[in-house]
Amino acid sequence: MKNKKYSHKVSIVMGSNSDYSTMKFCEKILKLLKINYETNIVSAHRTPERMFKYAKSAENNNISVIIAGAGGSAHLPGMIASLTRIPVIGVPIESKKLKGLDSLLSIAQMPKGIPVGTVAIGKDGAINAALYAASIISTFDKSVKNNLNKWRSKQSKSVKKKPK
Ligand code: RP5
Repeated sequence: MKNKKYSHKVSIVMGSNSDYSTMKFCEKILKLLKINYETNIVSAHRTPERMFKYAKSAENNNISVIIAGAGGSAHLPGMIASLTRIPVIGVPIESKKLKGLDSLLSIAQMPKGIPVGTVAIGKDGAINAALYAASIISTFDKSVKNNLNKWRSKQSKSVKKKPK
């Protein structure tokens, strides 16, 4: 998605292609809010050099927020956060054996010094990660602020007053 007016973007990364069925929900929200993004596979343990290069060049690549999805022993968000000052939001991917509790704790339990914003496990987390990125960007981009306000107002309107 290209928004010519602004050069900043959100970078979505994930440890494996198998994470994409969850992380694609980040793309869906960013598209709706007209926020530029890129999507890549970067594995902390399978492609450590790719991860290092990616994180070290993120600032020069006009990346404002990084959303990193990982499952199991999910060290990708924390490792990237240790290599850049760009805010990193971690999405815990639902794992087969522990249903994502492993991913959630690995991402949320960062020791002090290197923060990673952590969202819920799976699809809800991916959606919230994109909305959280939009909130960060809306602090300096009025057009994104406007789009986010509209999205929220639509959401509020969609909640019926009475059950049926
Ligand atoms: C992690 O291992 C990935 O983030 C993924 O969630 C998990 C499983 O990866 P695959 O075996 O599906 O490639 O690195």
